[in-house]
Amino acid sequence: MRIITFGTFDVFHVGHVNILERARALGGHLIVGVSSDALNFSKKARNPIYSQEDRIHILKSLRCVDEVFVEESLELKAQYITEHNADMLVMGDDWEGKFDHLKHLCEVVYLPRTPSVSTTETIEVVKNLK
Ligand code: C2G
Repeated sequence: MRIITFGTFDVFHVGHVNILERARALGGHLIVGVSSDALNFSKKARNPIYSQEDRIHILKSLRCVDEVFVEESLELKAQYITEHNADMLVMGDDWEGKFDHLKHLCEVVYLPRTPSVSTTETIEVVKNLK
């Protein structure tokens, strides 16, 4: 079964590994759509800390990731799912319900987020280090 997931994966952390490993365990072949720098800027009004190239490089190096592509627009999920022949879309439960309109194309599963870790929080902690 082919699983697809999407994200920025900036300042890569254990919450990211956890969701990717759990997603792959559901199907055996994991495809990751990584937000382009431009998409990230439009979503979060700031550039990611790690460049698109570095975020792709990190994801490609992981044992649990089989394919990586650049997500250029949030509106193209249906196209990406079809192009990659995905059987299941997996996202963290901060996105609960947000992708239910894609259920006619593939299964849609939301997995619990890893508590107490996030890119934003890590950036804040590092900023405030004395
Ligand atoms: N995640 C998690 N636990 C955390 C942090 C993140 O399970 N503590 C999951 C998120 O739920 C998401 C994935 O890791 O499924 C990637 O997280 P982000 O890089 O923050 O992704 P985001 O910017 O939310 O982009 O179209 C969807 C978006 O592209 C998702």
